[in-house]
Amino acid sequence: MSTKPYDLILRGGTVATSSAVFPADVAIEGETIAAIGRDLPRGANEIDARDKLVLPGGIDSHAHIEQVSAAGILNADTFQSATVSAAFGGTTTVISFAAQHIGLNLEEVVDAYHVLARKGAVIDYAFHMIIADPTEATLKDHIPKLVKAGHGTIKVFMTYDRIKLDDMQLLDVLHAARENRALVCVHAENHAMISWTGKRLLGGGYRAPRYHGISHPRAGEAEAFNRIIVLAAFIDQPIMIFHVSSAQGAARIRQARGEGLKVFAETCPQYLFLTADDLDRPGLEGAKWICSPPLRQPSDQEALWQALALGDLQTVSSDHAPYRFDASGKFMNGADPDFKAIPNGLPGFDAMVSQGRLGLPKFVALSATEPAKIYGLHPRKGEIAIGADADIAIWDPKREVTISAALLHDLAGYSPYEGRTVTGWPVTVLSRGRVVVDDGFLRAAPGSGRFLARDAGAAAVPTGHRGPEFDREQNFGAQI
Ligand code: DUC
Ligand code: ZN
Ligand code: ZN
Repeated sequence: MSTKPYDLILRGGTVATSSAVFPADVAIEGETIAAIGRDLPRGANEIDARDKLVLPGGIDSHAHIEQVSAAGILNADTFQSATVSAAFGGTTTVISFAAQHIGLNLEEVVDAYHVLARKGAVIDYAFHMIIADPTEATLKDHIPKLVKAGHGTIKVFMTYDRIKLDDMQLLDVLHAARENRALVCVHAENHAMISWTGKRLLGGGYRAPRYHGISHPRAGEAEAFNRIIVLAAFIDQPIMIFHVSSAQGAARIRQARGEGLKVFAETCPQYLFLTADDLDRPGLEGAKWICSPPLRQPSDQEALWQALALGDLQTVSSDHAPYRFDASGKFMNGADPDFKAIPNGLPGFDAMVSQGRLGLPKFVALSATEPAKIYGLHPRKGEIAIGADADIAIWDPKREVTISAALLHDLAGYSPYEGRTVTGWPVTVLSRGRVVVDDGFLRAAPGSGRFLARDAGAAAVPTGHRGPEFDREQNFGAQI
């Protein structure tokens, strides 16, 4: 038996995984978890985890970082500030976006985001590739190469003038994803309903932020969910529907999953904890709460909690999309913008805290294990298991924290949750065995995070049942 002590022991804590909660010490050797057990021998270093919870580090599978947005401006955060903020919230992996815009070469786009992340990230990261220009080169050359290089997920938009795809283009991307075994993530809202309703509202003089929500009808979410589900089923391409905001949207996903379709879905803290009333504030204050899809009603919140409990929605991500409350962000179009001229997005990392509502294993599942599985990072990430990366957040379950912008370490300058008190807070955070956050202090250097090459994993495997029109026995021998 080796006498060499383990590099680090997390001593005496309560470990929680997506399936169990149990008292145990966790031993770390180098970058990975080496042992889990009671009364492990002394390590070279020890962290006292008594009265603490030892959880897998969070995986924020949807965050916009240093990204040129649909409105054509940069998010407020850099890779450094965003990942520092994430780490302080117990998140040890982030999947952000490499955003193609029309006319851009996807490979060059991905390279450019690599450069930014390599310089700044303090935790590990991967990218979803946003496809806004599905040219022949994008579909036939760049997507195959980039999926092979470890970018197993694609995001497409069904709305926003500058980046939306029409149904033909959506089919092209779904088809290319199937050919290359990638998962397609979707921003699904009906563009015409948003544009038409917005025009009518502005024509009637309704300019205030509160009308933003009205201009994104809930029926537009349901219609777009239905359309992308039908298109994806036709091609037999698994999809992930991002940021589900409404009861109707959750119901459509439940139906699709009941039919045996590979439809995955996420929601975000803003749809669980905020409502349309947050937009209804004097003057332009409500602009801080403008995001898309918009905040909805308490009845939607209830439906989303139920959909999480039932497994219809598998992940909760931040959708961190920060714009400062000044001319660089929310007021990029002047000091008195109508709701259409205000960039969509909320700073969101801060809300990734346990509310206790679904229980600890479910919190771990939604914030770490399930995103790891769906996005091809499991079991290396999202798990406390021997051989997994030692990405661990040690939480003080009793610590009460009142949320303020200053606490959050991002560059947004405000928090939509300002003033709320939460119980439970990560005090020590480890990324691949190194302490990155230690009771309020950052211990990691910019650029110490690593790119995680991944394939899309089991989630992206087609069911094998395409529309019958593809079947050469039934389509007079055509190769579609
Ligand atoms: N979609 C997102 O995923 N995030 C912010 C804004 C948006 O439209
Ligand atoms: Zn989106
Ligand atoms: Zn987003």
